[in-house]
Amino acid sequence: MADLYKDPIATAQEAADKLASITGKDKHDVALVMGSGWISATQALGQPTHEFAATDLPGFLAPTVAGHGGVIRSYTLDGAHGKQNVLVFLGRTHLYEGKGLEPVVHGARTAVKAGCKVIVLTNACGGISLDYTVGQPVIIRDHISMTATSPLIGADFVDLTDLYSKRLRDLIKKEDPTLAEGVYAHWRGPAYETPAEIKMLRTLGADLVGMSTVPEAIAAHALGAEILGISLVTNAAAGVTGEKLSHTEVMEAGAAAAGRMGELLRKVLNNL
Ligand code: 8IG
Repeated sequence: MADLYKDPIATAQEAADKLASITGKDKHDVALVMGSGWISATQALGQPTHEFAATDLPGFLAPTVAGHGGVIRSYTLDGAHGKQNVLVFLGRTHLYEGKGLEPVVHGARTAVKAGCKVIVLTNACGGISLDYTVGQPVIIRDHISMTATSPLIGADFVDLTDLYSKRLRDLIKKEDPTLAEGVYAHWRGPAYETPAEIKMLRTLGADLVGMSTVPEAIAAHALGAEILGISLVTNAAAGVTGEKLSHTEVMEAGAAAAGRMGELLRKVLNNL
């Protein structure tokens, strides 16, 4: 097996090949990465044809956070444009785990190498904008990276003007015109922000803040995939309400919104 850290793209190709052999599907069309609290939203997709541990594929690390499953599923769904093979990652690796960016973006790269032209990245996050309420889904329009790092190495000057695809944002808003759009700030964590940092991020133009999605979006887009990002606001960011932040609160808000999120994802997949 190739060393993930030596040649991450080759390892992603190996993972994609293993995925094809496990599922018997030459290629997958769309991938969903399900963040904290989003996992039960997959019930709307029905029964997967295959489910296995992410660590069955080369390059994946075992999960370390409650609610981040480390499980991969494959579905075959009937869409408006025929049958679709959908790859679903239950859980992801985060930058705060301290293993570098390669394992963080490995799922997204594997999905592109498996044939996915569209990657849907979901997450749970803090709401910075005072317009948001807990349990509200927000479409990511753009991001601000606060981590001073990139999954890309070398002279890969990839354009990010339309990173969060206008076409996909329009498509999902057609399904649900009440959906808001916002700018997502990527924070390394694992500590949440201080109230002063949230004030700073708001001043910079961020509406949402979380610890995922951005590296995966960049890595997948650099390989040619179209990205849809959806955040679920599971807490008001630090200092917004004066309440303390807890991971339990995040999981509860996610569970409460899961039904609506699942329906939304199913409709979007159906129309891709
Ligand atoms: I869920 O308030 C969730 N993830 N950085 N800040 C950051 N990440 C988060 C938050 C939050 N809530």
